This record gives sequence, C-alpha cells and structure tokens, in this order.
Amino acid sequence: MTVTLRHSDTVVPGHLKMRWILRLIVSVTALAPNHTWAQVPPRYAISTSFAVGQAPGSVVLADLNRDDNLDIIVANEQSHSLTILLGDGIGQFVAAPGSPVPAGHMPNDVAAADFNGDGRADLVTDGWETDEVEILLGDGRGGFAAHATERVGRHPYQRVRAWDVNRDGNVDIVTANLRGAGVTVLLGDGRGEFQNAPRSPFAANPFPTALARGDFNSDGHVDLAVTNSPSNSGGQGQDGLTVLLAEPSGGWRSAEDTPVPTGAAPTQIAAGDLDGDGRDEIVVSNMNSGTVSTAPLETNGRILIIETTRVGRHPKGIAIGDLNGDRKPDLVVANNGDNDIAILLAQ
Ligand SMILES: [Ca+2]
Ligand SMILES: [Ca+2]
Ligand SMILES: [Ca+2]
Ligand SMILES: [Ca+2]
Repeated sequence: MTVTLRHSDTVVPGHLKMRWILRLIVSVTALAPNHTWAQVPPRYAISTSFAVGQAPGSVVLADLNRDDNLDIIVANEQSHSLTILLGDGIGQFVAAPGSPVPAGHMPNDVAAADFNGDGRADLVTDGWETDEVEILLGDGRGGFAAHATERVGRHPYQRVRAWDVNRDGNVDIVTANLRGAGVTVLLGDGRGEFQNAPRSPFAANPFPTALARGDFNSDGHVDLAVTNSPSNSGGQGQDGLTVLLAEPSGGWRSAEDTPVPTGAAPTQIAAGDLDGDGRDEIVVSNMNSGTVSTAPLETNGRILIIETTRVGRHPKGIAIGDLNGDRKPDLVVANNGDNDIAILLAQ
C-alpha cells in the first residue's frame, strides 16, 4: 500500500460546519510501513471465478434463499439474463436452480427487494432498449419467474433502484432515464403490482446519469437527486446536479435553477447527513474534473455547490460511511483513472 499525505484541501463553508481533509490516497497494490493512522485495507484473493453471461454489468448482493448467507445477482446485458449464485457463507457459490434467468432486453442494472410482501426477495432489472423494467418474483430458494414489465422513460440505463419512496410500507421502483430527461417513480402496492406515481416521470433535466435519495430539506419526505452529464453522454446541456424535492401532496418537483453546475461529467452520487444538522447533503464525483462536489440545500431552497477537493483522475464511485469510528461520515471515492481510492475523513 502506498500512502501519500496530500495537502489539506479543505473547504470551510460557514454554514456547513464541516471540513474534509483529503488524508490519504490508498493504492490497493502495495503496503507502506509505519502509518498507524492509515487503516490497512483488506487484501483480496480470488477464491473462485464463475462464468456468467455476456457483458455482465451490475452485481448486487442479497440473501435470496433466506439462509442468512449473501447471494449474488449479476445482470448480463448481452445475454438478456440474470445469473443467480447462491452463497454458502464461507465464500463458495453455486448457480441457483434455473440460473441464468431470462430477464427482459439488455438488463444492465438490477435491484433486489420484496415487492409482493411474501418475505422472499424479488428482483427488478432495467431494459436499455425497451424502456421498461422487468419485475421477477422470487420463490425464496433462489429461483425467479418473470412477473411483469413496467414502462418507464427512455433508456433507463444503469439506474434502477428499489426503495419505499413514499413511506407507505411498500417498496417502490425508481429509474433515472438517461435519454428521457426524467425520473420515473413506480409506486408498489405491496402485492407485486406497480403504477406510475401521479405525474411520473418527473422532469430531471437532460441526461440524468445517477440517482440518490435523501431528505434534503428535512421535511420528512424523501427527495431525489440526480447528476446530469450531457458532456459524457454525447448530448447537449449543462453538466450539473438536479434535486427533486418531494411535495407533501405526492410527486417531486425540481429545485430552483437546476441543474446547478458541478464539475465536469458528474458521474456518481451519494447522499447522507454529512454535518449532523438533520438534513441530508449530496456528494457528487466529477469524472472529468477529478473532484468531488458537496451540495447542501440552503434554507431558501437553493442548492449550494461546493467543489470540495481534488481526489484523483476520473473519480467515479462514491460512498458515504463512518470509516474511523468517530461518528462523522467519511467519503470513499474510486479513482477510475488512477486505480486507487481516495478516503476523505471528516474533521
Ligand atoms: Ca442465501
Ligand atoms: Ca417477494
Ligand atoms: Ca411505497
Ligand atoms: Ca424532503
């Protein structure tokens, strides 16, 4: 592991009451001695490799057969199928009966949740070409059967998520529609059926590429945030961030003056309460700027963009969590162009 102490690239926005210092860049290939402050990342060895379908895209972990061992779902875009691998809890996997499971047309992303309330995990996949999501119901043993398709916006590519967005106890489905300039919300009835939320899809500006949820104005309703990345999608428009605020009557409306410009090619997004003020903030990785932006919603409803710090080349994946046990949320960013990750510890 190589550990490089970088300059303190801090931001101290007055009302954010928070600063991050880019503390270390962790390369996953070697180990540097005598750095007690740097947690040594786990080392990995490939235990087994499994053949899956063609052009596997997303991979998701869930316990599909209720044995408390995590199982693996892989979306095979070019084989139009899902590979289901059942885990034994000690690192070995076997293909579930019926795997690979046919799944729509060009599934790229997949999410697992119980859509029909039988306690068994179900799946939803996106369909790049058909502008649909496909819902597959689980049998609790790792098998899945096609249940329904639901039309969403154009090219729901790579972003299908399952949450209870309206907090009625039933899991819903959300897609960001890359070429539909919108977000589709399908409300579940808890019995496996879905219907578009009133007024869905919700306008979310051109080329939404990534999706996160949070309560950005602390009104108790789940809001949505998407990155808009026309520069990275062969399109026209403003790279930036769009926040869709939940309306008490249902539905979402975009916050004022969106998309708010971020760095270049905002690619991934995460949300969480970064500063402990009870409202969630948004973080975005700007792939072509090499930076991360932080975005709180101000009390006047406007989004403030703070381009926090340089993290590396082509940052993509971003995640929030308390990495050092001080109860402050830290950030991890995957630098696609550097083959390393940046860890930003909250100060
Ligand atoms: Ca399992
Ligand atoms: Ca189920
Ligand atoms: Ca719901
Ligand atoms: Ca809200």
